Amino acid sequence: MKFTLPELKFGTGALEPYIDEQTMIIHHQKHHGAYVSNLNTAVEKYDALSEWTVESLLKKLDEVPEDIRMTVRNNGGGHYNHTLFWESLTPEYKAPSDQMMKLIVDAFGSFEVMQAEFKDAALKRFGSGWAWLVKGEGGLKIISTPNQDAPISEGYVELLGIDVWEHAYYLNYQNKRADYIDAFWNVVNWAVVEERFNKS
Ligand code: MN3
Repeated sequence: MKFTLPELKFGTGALEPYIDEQTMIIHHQKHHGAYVSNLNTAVEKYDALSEWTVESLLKKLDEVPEDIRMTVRNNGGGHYNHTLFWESLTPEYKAPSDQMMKLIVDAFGSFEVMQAEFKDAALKRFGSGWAWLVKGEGGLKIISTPNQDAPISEGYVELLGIDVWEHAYYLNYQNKRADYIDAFWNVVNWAVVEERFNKS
């Protein structure tokens, strides 16, 4: 399988002022683009992997040949995580549906508690990585992953993730990661989050 950079479903400037256009262009074209290209280069070495999806690669990392395993983990994870990330953003914010809100309230007690746990996980992720709202065996929970590690590798279903690599926010927010996380809630596509839950 030849992996390709997915197109954004909105203009690069559409998420302003929450996520600035320059960041979106570099993040999507250069960073995500490089993950896709590195992943293709690694996987092309092995015919046996030619039909594997990115999900399969990340779920069965221990079956990926050892010489490309770390490259696939980092760049396959980078491709997968960013694809999910773009899909879960929207310039046309709508609040979670009643059903989605009930799932969150049942799991966390309130929407605000979920947001606070998510922010805490995103702030405490030292260096580069992600914070996630996931569905696990025990229901909805908040986790974080280092680098480009993807929750799917740990058996979780990703519902919503925030990229807290500095490349995701530094041009606009510099060292103020907390402000970026607060702004992120204005561009979350809750319909996509709910759809992921329903499909799982
Ligand atoms: Mn990124």
